[in-house]
This record gives sequence, structure tokens and C-alpha cells, in this order.
Amino acid sequence: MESRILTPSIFSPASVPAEIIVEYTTLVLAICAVIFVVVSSLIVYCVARFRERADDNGREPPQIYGGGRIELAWTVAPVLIVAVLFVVTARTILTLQKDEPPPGSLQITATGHQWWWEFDYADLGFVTANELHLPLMDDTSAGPAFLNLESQDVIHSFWVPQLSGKMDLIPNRTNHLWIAPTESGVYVGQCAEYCGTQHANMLLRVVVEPRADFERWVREQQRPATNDSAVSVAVGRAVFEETACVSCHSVRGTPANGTFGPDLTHLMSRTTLGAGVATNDRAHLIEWITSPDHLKPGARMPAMQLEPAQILAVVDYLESLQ
Ligand code: HEC
Ligand SMILES: [Cu+2]
Repeated sequence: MESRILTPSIFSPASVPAEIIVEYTTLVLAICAVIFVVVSSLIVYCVARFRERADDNGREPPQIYGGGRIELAWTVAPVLIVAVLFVVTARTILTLQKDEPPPGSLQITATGHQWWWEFDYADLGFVTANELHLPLMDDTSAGPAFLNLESQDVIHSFWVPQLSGKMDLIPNRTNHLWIAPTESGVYVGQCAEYCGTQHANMLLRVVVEPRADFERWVREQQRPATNDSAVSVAVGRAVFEETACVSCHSVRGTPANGTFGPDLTHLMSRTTLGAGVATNDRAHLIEWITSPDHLKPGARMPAMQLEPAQILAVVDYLESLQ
């Protein structure tokens, strides 16, 4: 898949809702620009045309009170403008906000945690973290992606500027958002509601890929964890399963079934660690397991105080989770 990180600007939309938002924004900006030009030209004209002149001799100009026609004009014109803005806004909101999944949509539950994202593809049978994969909407018979947004702790907000507007994730409530991606690529986003110390490192990536690539990714995620029999991997797996790692992390097909931290079944299929704080490679894995605080101060994962040899073995095990 061609991988390019695009500048996250709402003015380069890559999905249907984002396009609708840009059209709406452009229209409102255009109306405001016209009002600005008209009002400021009138002000400049009046300042120049009616300024004080030498032959005024300090006399006040004639003071006029009331004026039916002009008052009617400056009441009717703004009412019409507000009416147009109201209708356009209402129509846009109705199109963007859907509480029920459209037919054929791919449903994903996105849960905000301090400070990472959980993505549960329940209908497909797997859970992943921080990197959302979506199929390109090239097949018109398929529905869009429909996200159920929830929170495990405090209020977070899902925002990928090029794909959709912001939507809050609120504890004990489910909000909805739909995305119909129109261009392949990797789109970056982040939590848009202050949620604690590491709010700024609660990044997310959305990988939009052609349907065949997406389906291949789904099949890989659906597999249980690979069972690598190399000695160091087995040693690392034993350390992982005998320490508290398993009470916070899941590795499907093994006794590890914690849900406090990200699912690690296919950890190595992700490009970043700790919700975008570091690239997912051996050096960062070692650093992360030694002390998550190094990379992400305040992270909700404790430094596990393992022996250096145990850390290397655990990392061998993690690297086997392809
Ligand atoms: C108290 C719960 C807890 C324990 C115990 C724990 N973790 Fe974590 N772990 C987390 C949380 C929470 C995160 C997410 C932190 C973040 O991104 O802010 C995390 C993140 C990770 C990540 C990065 C995952 C990703 O996709 O970004 C790895 C790898 C990891 N833990 C491995 C381990 C290993 C190995 C152990 C045992 C040695 C362990 N964890 C023990 C809670 C825990
Ligand atoms: Cu946040």
C-alpha cells in the first residue's frame, strides 16, 4: 500500500463527511466575506465622503432621526442571510449525524482510554489499538464505516481532520460518527478534548486502503497469535504470562486476556507504540517495557522491574506477535 502522511488540514478532505464540511465551511466563509466587503466598503466610503471639512466651521451636519425604508432594508437583509445559513446548517447537520448505521456499514467501536484508542471490530472478531484500518469506498454497494464512540474513563474526542468532524467520546454514552473514505492513504488525527497529562500523545492513525488490502489485513488480524517455538520467544512468553502483563493485555489464543491496556495479539502489525509516541521497533519496545514513563510520562502502564534478560526475552516474544 502506498503510504503517505498527508497534512491534516480540513481543506484537503479525503472522505464524504469531510467534503460536506468543507463545502459548508466554504459557503459560510463566502457569505461572511461578502458581508465584510460590503460593510467595510460602506464604512470607508462614509468616512471619506462625510469627513469634516475646513468650510464646515465646526457646524454639525443635519441630524436625521428615523427612516422607514433604510430600517426595513437592514432588517430584511440580515433575516434573509440568517435564514439561508439556518437552512444550510440544518441540512448539513442532518446529513452528518446518523444515529443508526446505514445499510451495509462496517461497524467499529472506538473506545477512548487514558491515553490510547481501542478499536473493536466486533462483527469481524478482533480488537486492535491506535491504528484504525478502513476500506476505500470504491464499491458503491458497500456502506460507510460507522463508529460507535465510547469512553472508559474521561471525555475524549475523536478527530481526524481529513476524514470527519470532531466527535466526543463520553463515559456511559455512545456517540456515532461515519466515514466514507474516498482516497487511500494514512491520515493522522488526535484526541481533541483535554483528557489528562498525556492528552497530547493520544494520537491516532487511519489507514485507508483498497478493499482487497483491507480484507487481507482483516484476515491477518483474525488469526490467533502466532505460535513461535524459538527458545527465547518461549522464555519471553513465560515471563509475559507469569507477570502482571496478562492482567492488562490480551493476546488472543493465550491465557492473556486483560483489557486495561491495548490488545497485543498482532502488536507488530502496528507502526507505532503508545498511541503514536514512538515507532514500533525493537529499541523502542525495550525502552517501553523498561520504563513506559521514558517515552510517555504518566502512562498508565507501570515499569515492570524485570531483569534485563527478561526484558529482552519479553521483547522477543512481543516481536513474534506479527
Ligand atoms: C497495569 C496495567 C499494565 C500492565 C501490568 C502492563 N501494561 Fe502494557 N500497557 C498498559 C497500558 C494502559 C498501555 C497503553 C499506554 C498508552 O499508550 O498510554 C500499555 C501499552 C503497552 C504496549 C504498547 C502497545 C501499543 O500498541 O501501543 C506494550 C508493547 C505493552 N504495554 C507491553 C507490556 C508488557 C510486556 C507488560 C509486562 C511486562 C505490560 N505491558 C504490563 C497497561 C499495562
Ligand atoms: Cu485527550
